[in-house]
Amino acid sequence: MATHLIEPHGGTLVDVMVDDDRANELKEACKEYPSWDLTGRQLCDLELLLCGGFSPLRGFLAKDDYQSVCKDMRLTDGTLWPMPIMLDVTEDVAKQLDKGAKLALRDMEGYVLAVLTVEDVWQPDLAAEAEQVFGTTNTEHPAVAYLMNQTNPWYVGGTLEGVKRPTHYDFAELRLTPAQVRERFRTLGWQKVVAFQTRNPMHRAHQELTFRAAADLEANLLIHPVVGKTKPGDVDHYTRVRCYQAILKHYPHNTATMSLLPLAMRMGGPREAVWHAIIRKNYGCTHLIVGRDHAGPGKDSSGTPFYGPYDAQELLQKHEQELGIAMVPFKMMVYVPDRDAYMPVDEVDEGTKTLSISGTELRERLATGREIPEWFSFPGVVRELRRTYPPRSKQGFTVFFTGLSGSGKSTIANVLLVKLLEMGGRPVTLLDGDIVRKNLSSELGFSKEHRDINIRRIGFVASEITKNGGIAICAPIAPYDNIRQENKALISAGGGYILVHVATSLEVCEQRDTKGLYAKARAGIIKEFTGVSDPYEQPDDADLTLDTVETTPEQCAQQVILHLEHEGYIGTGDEAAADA
Ligand code: PPS
Repeated sequence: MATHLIEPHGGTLVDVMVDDDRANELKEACKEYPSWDLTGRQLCDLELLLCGGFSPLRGFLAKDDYQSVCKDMRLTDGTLWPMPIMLDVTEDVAKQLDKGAKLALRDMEGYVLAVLTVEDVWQPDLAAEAEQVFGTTNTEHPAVAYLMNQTNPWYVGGTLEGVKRPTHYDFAELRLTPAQVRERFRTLGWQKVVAFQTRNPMHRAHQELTFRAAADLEANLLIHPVVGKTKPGDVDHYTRVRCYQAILKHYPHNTATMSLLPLAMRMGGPREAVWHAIIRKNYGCTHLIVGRDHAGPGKDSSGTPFYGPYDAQELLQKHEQELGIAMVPFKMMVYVPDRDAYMPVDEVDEGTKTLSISGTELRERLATGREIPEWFSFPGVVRELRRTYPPRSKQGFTVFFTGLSGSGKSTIANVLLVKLLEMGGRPVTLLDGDIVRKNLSSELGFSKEHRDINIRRIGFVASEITKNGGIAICAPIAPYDNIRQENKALISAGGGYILVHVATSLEVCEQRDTKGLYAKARAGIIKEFTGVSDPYEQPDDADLTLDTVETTPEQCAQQVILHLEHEGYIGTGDEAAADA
């Protein structure tokens, strides 16, 4: 490890922020300049450009630098820089820009954050960029998916004049700039600081490894979690930060601190590790802990990992001297129950019993309210996770009925409604097809486009109810699979989603024809009628399929209740019993 080569407190920081007079002048001038509303990722990138976290960059990369970074990981002046930091814009905006033009960069509320003096405007080959930077064009890699599906077709490069840093109202006291972090280190007398990058909650194993890394180096520790954009599906940063605050109490006094990093991760593995190291050097750190598969996107659908487990460590090791920040390879820590201690996996004798809890098992324990042992995590961390991920018996959920008109959806939904109200404990809302069409979708007809809008609205309302701990019962026809899938993803992100197919056949529905609609549809009086002159795509992912010929509505509703109980959404009534 090249510790002796490390220059303490990070080298020169770029400062592109202008003074108040120039800021006022620019704000006035921006009324005339073309303007660009920054995307979420661009806001993160801009924030790090403005605070010096991306030093030595002074703006978004110009074309030559972009090509050189993609190809050789270096700026044209030879400086090591692994990640293209690009401003992608629409054709409309690109057409208004020439070399030397000014572009106002605005946040989502329209405030001017910076002005870009344009160097180059060009149309990149995004597939080639994906291949060069991420080593693949497979869109299962999140950064490649972003490039291919979300990136605008034109790039604008140039230098920035910073007017105002993006504002954050959450954890404001923890969002230190590189200069502020360096100042804190100076005040505390910290000369050697090892940074820990993370996008996940930290448990005992992480505390042990960071503590050991710092203790071995006789260094202090900066917990430096990413709170910009991480991997889809990650624990939200509010919960994570509360977990980090809880774990900080478990380090010796005055040896560890935390600051939040507004980085938009790319999950770029080896290149990302080098990028992380440069950023941490800018924040005044002398070391960075790099683990197995650092910033890796995982595996593709065939089970092949995008990067080798130690590619990131190898690439960073190759460049650590040039960068002036040392890598601390992260050793996997495992719990050895016989010793009641964590140990690096390579120090454990073969045959020794070790314990671990996988991410999947942790989620399952949270969902079912089962114990999370103290050897695995600290009570303060578990408390925070339980607040965000209550057991299923305390989560909201949606029961989504789908089926033909006249299949019996509404009748069963109404029985279910009163049964759930009788049980109590959660607010229940019924979003029946007719109710929704009257109150939310009165202007819509029955074309595919209109049905999709209707079902999306139901999905949105149901997802809000579910996220906030209530029960939504939906009972539209919902004939199209793609929108049902969309709703499933949206709703299950905040609680339970149970799809119930009321599988009454067309013949039976038509025989019943309670509203007389089938007769009108057959006569051509009603057009685009589901099952007659419009499609119904049978779900093949229903959690429950109901037969309304052999079973009464009450029995059907009871089947749903039993399914909910089986899945853990309806508890045993322990609390009520305890009170009795
Ligand atoms: S969809 O496809 O999910 O948006 O439909 P939905 O909102 O559930 O509305 C279905 C009810 O509207 C009546 N209706 C029709 N249904 C199907 N196709 C056509 N063309 C049509 N025109 C009117 C019908 O009464 C449906 O009510 P239910 O309760 O399903 O019988």
